[in-house]
Parts: sequence; C-alpha cells; structure tokens
Amino acid sequence: MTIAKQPDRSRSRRRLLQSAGILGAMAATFPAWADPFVDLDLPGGPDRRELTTAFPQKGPMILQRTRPPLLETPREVFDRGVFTPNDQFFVRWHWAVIPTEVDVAKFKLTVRGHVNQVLSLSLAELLAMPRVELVAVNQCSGNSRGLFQPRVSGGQWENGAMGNARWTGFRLRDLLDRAGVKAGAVAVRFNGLDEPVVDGAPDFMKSLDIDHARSGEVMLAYLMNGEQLPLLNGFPLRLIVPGWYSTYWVKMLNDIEVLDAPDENYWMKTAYRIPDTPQASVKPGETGFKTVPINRMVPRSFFTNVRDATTVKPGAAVPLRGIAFGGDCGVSEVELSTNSGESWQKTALGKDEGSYSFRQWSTTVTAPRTGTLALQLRCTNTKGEVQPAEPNWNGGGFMRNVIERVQLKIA
Ligand SMILES: Nc1nc2c(c(=O)[nH]1)N[C@H]1C(S)=C(S)[C@@H](COP(=O)(O)O)O[C@H]1N2
Ligand SMILES: [Mo]
Repeated sequence: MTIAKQPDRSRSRRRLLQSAGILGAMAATFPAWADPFVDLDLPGGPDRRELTTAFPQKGPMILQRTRPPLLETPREVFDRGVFTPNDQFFVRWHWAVIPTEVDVAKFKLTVRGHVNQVLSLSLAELLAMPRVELVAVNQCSGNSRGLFQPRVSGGQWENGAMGNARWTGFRLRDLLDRAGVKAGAVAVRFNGLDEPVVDGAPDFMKSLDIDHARSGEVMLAYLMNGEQLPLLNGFPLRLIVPGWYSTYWVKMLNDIEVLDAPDENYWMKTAYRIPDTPQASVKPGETGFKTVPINRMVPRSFFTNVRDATTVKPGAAVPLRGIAFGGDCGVSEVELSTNSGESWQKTALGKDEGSYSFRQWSTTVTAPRTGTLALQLRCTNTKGEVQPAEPNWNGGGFMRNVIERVQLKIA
C-alpha cells in the first residue's frame, strides 16, 4: 500500500500510534507460550532483557530502553532470511519527543539553504519523483557495543541493532538538482520531525559532504520491504545512505539544508566520532588521537543457527548458516575455521541481493567425538577487507568488528 493512493480523508490522517503508544505504560501482553525474557551473550552481563510486544507496529522485540525507544531484533529473526521484517526491525531514537502520528496530507519536505530555489514538497509530489529501489543494511554505529571489553557506556546491544530491507523511494541527487545547488555548497544537512526533550539540547541532525549527497546512491525512502515505513523506523520518509552507519539515515526526514560551510552541529562535531586509526581502534585509556565523523561500514559475519550454548551429537554432521555483509561493498567470501584460524574453508553463499545487502552463507561440519566444536567465521568483502582476529576497541563502542567465534558443546 502506498501513501499517495489514499485520497479519502478518513485515511489521510493516520493514527499510527495508539494512546498506549510509545509514551504509555509497558503492558505485559505476552502470549502464554512466549518467553518474556531474552538472554544476550554479553561479557559479564547484565544480559537479561524483557521481550516486548508493547510498541506499535512491532512484534516481539528485545527491550533495551523505553524512552526514547531502543528495541533490538531477536537473533532468530536473522536466521529466517536476509530481509528483516518491518515489525521486527530494530529501533533507535536519541530524543523522546517523537510525533505519535504524521498527517500525510499536510506533511512537507523542505529543501533550503545554498540552493537556487527553496522547495516545499508534499508526499504526492515526492512520490512522483523518478523511483529507485535498493536493498541495504541499516546498522547502528553502536551495534554489538555490549560485547566490548572493557565495557563502554551507551546502548548495550548484542548484534541485533542492524537490519536489512528493500528500500523504495527517490534519489537525493534528483531532489537536489530540482532545487539547484549553488556553487560553493560543501555539505547537506538532514533533520527529522523528532525534537529534544529539554530546551537548548541539540536537535538530532546529520550531514553528508556535497559529493556524497550527490553521488546518486543516497536516497529518500517511503517504502520499506514494499510497505510504508513503521512510524518508529521513520514514517513517512527517511534517508538511506548505503554502506554507511545508520546514524546518517535520518528518520521522519522533513528538512534538508544545503550548507556553504562545514556542519559544526553537535551530532557531527562532537558525537559519533571515531578514532582516525585502523579499525577505529585505540587502547583503553589512550588519548591524543585525532577523530573523524563515523562513516563507512566494514565487513561482518554472524552465525544465526548456533550459539555458544548449542549442543550437538558426537560425530554428527552439523549444518551451519548465517548472514554476512561487506560493509560499503559486496561480500566476496565467508569462510569458516575449525582449527582456531590455522586454515579456512569457503562456505556457500546465497542469492546476491546487491552490494549493500545481507548475504546468507551455509556449510556443514562434522562434530568431533568428544570435547567441543570451536568455530571461527570471517567475511572478506569485494575490496579485499577481512574481519580482524582481534576485536577493535574505542570509548564510543562504535564499529565493533572481529572474527566471530562460537563453541558448541558435544553431548
Ligand atoms: N530523526 C532521527 N533519525 C535518526 C535517529 C534519531 O534519533 N532521529 N537516530 C539514528 C540512529 S543513531 C540510528 S541507529 C537509526 C536507527 O534506525 P531504525 O530505528 O530505523 O532502526 O536511525 C537514525 N536516524
Ligand atoms: Mo545508531
């Protein structure tokens, strides 16, 4: 169902969140058969989390925080396929003042600043822009932060602050061309409908360099997996920055400003900065390094059908599978090691949905008769970058990356 094809008034004002919505009490509405808690595998804990179904348009989600909502995708969702369903796609907001409904008849996207012509476009006008579609992974900069050692503050995610979807919308370049970017433009800043809770706190805004903004790949999406975006994922419109961490993927996007000077706003200058070092890695306690705004993603891979607690039979053939992505390019190979990284064997890769998508991998190994089955997994992307053997570390808990390891029990 598309937004534009709803001219009748009763549907034009969509009540997307009910009164008990984001700000309401968390009702315990679990079906009797459901386990209302999830155990994350975080070093040293605490790793018990409530599984909640209390958020609008969302199925069972791991509750990381209520206000603003931080909801993590349960790990079994990633085992079902490379597309993350909208109702279990992770949610992350910085400020709790999020509109609980958006009037699609009144919604306007503004393009202003260093342009020839200021634009104020309705959703109907935006839907008439040349349409593009792309599959891309949306991954929080702090995905897997809870696995950092030593631990760092911030949302204590396991690996579920990521998701993959087919995004439908239009090119940012086409929109900027329509406004006419003036010579001397250096950056484009994006702002959404959400607001800070207290006066004077910095409104959430992110920018891209003008060349990146005009690359033709950055898009504005009004459909996610063929449906309207859930409100908590940015209805009615969000930015898609393929291959870059999702801090740039501004939700409920309603304001675009072309800048003729670098963006000095808090969310670019102070927050979301990483050490300008290989893998954004420093030693705990280290100071004096240069920082840069977080940017492109790096390759990662995950087991989805086994974890440390999994038990297999002695000598059994053990089917293994999971997902991987290349970061800001495609997956070249996903390899498994059963001998602590001495040798690696290629796994079979599933259907290629595009360079920015999750890719499924699978293989089978034979369990030993006794002891444990220790497995390592690594992804190499099409640029030749491979996951490192040692985990990176930085104080922000950003860009977690390391060869994945699980140890299965034999019994
Ligand atoms: N308007 C707005 N957009 C935003 C944010 C926000 O706080 N406000 N958070 C960003 C961050 S840090 C992340 S991880 C993603 C999360 O996207 P999702 O909630 O759709 O999974 O939204 C990004 N876009
Ligand atoms: Mo994020």
